[in-house]
Amino acid sequence: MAYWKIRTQLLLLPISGTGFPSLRGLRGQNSRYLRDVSRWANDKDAEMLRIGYVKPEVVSWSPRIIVLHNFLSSEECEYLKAIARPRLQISTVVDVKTGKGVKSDVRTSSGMFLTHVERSYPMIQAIEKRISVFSQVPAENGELIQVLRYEPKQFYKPHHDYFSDTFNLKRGGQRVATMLMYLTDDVEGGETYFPLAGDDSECTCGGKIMKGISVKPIKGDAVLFWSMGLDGQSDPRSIHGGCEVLSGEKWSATKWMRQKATS
Ligand SMILES: O=C(O)CCC(=O)C(=O)O
Repeated sequence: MAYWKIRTQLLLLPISGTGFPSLRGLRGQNSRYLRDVSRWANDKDAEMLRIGYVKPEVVSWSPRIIVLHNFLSSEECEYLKAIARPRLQISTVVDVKTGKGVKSDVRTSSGMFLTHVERSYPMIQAIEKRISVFSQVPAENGELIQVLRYEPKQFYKPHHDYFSDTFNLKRGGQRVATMLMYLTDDVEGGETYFPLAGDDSECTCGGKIMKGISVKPIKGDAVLFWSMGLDGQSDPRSIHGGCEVLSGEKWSATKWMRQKATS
């Protein structure tokens, strides 16, 4: 279904029973959203980029980590989950010898990749365009979006997103940056954890206090981090992981970006 059709349907549904607040009750974020939708009415680019709504917060310069608050709308989060849910499979990691995906106790989530056809859907195209503009990496350098679901006790141990095998470098070169978008709220634990960021700072990770910086998985927020430093080399400090989920389900969508076009 086209992006605008979904939006129109959501906005035109009767107020009662939809979870969408009545106009009288609108405050803060929701009233701002409606104001922005009308402000964007004649500016498709501003709507696609969610101008005035996305709020960048620099978390660390080395490694480079920026949280983009309100990066996705709630509908976009639900749409990604709806596409992914029927096709989730146990997640794999890249085998350094063959470059193929293999099961491992390094990560215990379930996941799936969007297809090339799904990439052409208007709502996915809008997300992809927003990712490319905020990251300043062309959309064609991006891999297909991966959607992940972590249930309680599931995690992804700290790792680098850049490749240490040569097999994966053939298509698109090295991974330079990652946009990790959070699709659900009400998760306890499940932070994205950067153990080598933030000098002496401390953070929470799956209920434990750890050295480093962690980002809480808040629905609609995204974290953009760079696997390549300003010196053009892979940055070992970009090591990161997904902390154990303590309660609730954590859903996320990942876009890995390469040095060159991936197809
Ligand atoms: O789930 C997270 O917070 C981290 C995910 C991750 O490290 C990855 O997809 O590369």
